[in-house]
Amino acid sequence: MTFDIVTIFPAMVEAALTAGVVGRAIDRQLLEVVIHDLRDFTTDRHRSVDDVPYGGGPGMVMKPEPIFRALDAISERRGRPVTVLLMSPQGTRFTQGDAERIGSRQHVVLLCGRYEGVDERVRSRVDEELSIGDYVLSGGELPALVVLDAIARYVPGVVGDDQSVAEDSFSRGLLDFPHYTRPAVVGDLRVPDVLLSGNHQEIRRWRKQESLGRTLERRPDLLENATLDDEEREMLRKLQNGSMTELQKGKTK
Ligand code: 4GX
Repeated sequence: MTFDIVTIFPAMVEAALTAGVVGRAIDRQLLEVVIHDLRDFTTDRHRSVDDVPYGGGPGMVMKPEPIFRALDAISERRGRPVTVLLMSPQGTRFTQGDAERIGSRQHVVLLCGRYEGVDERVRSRVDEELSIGDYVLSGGELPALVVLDAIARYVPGVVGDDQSVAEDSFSRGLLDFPHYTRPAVVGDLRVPDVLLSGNHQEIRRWRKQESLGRTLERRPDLLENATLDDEEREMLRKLQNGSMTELQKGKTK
């Protein structure tokens, strides 16, 4: 899979791509990432990428032509179709489902805006506008890195164990269960006995129970779309009953 990232801060993006799972995948040529400095697609002496907004007002807007030239150069090099993603707080919220879907594309372009955003006409070349969350950042570079990381994990071979991607709690729509490693006792903090028992059936059930309990407690909104097996549905029913008053129980039963 190839990613082309268009940015006015190539060094910021470059640095983040050398470490960890993504860095290794690039070394192993499972991913190709090319970073394009938007200023290389300007034609004026000052290499301007922004200008004042028509109609007046504060802030600057990214000019359309350098972006169009960058996208043309990328399309030329990749051969169509390339999927163009614009990072923006006006986008739809990026989800694990989006990561999986986009992970099957051959060529993805990540367009990083700065200032007040891009000239509206740039959107004629954009396939999807994505937001990583409801907060204001100073540019699309960090969102692009977030989106790239989440997508890259669906490229075969990038994550050592395909099983762990499929079973990843978020892919299943639940929060993760608690993890422990050695030693079994730290001060007065003990690893739960069940994990030391060697009873794999019990361990599996305990983890399900913990995942469901945490999700119910912290992110009940996730339960609407979670895919639960029969055992999990029964566990959830009991957990929900346990957290209900006697009056509420009578009404649900
Ligand atoms: N999730 N920002 C982008 C400039 C901008 C605005 C509109 C294109 C269109 C953000 C987020 C985010 C701040 C990055 C504004 N570029 N992006 N930037 N949250 O806050 O994605």
